Amino acid sequence: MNNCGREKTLSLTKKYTTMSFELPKLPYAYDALEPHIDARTMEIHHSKHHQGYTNNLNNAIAGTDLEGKSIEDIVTGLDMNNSAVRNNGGGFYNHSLFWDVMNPEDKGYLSGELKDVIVDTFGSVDAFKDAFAKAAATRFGSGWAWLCVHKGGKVEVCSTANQDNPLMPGMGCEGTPILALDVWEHAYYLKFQNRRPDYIQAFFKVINWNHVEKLYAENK
Ligand code: MN3
Repeated sequence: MNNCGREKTLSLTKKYTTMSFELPKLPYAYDALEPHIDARTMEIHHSKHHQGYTNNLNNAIAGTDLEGKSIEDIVTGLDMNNSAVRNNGGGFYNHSLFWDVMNPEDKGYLSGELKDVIVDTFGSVDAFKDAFAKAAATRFGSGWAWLCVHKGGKVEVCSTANQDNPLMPGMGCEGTPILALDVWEHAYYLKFQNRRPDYIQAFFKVINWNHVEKLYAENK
């Protein structure tokens, strides 16, 4: 696959402009998030699911005017009737962000300007976590929970179905995603079975707040 000199780092800056997309490398080992997120789930999720979205996205855009565009431009300008690009472009973008917002070295410590705006918006960090957990737990079937930042710095919690995300047109969920949680069963079923709320609490223990704060600063 021709990567046209694209950087291979995992980051949601405008780097995914290439003739074809490549599965981003995980910034940590499959077992790095143990015991909160298990290694087997991480391996299947990254090497099978995310690889599948990547391959299918490349197939869906091959020979179209979407080829060569960044993934952000593809999902932002999406024709929502184009289900192949909607599902696989969303799947590519969403998982790329998801891996980056988790990190075993970070102890879930929220600080700085983002902490201030979260406390202003939700009342407390715990109240934010409750709102995020509720969005994740009440998303029926498959989907994602998000923390988004609006231009001007306001933040919003919401959820979307399937592989949709807040950058897509008409989601009723605005802004740029800076925190993402996959609540498809493939993200948690091996370890947690039907206990999605336990998985959500495990996720809070591995959030890479340093990266989320960086995304906030870049997109506010
Ligand atoms: Mn997934």
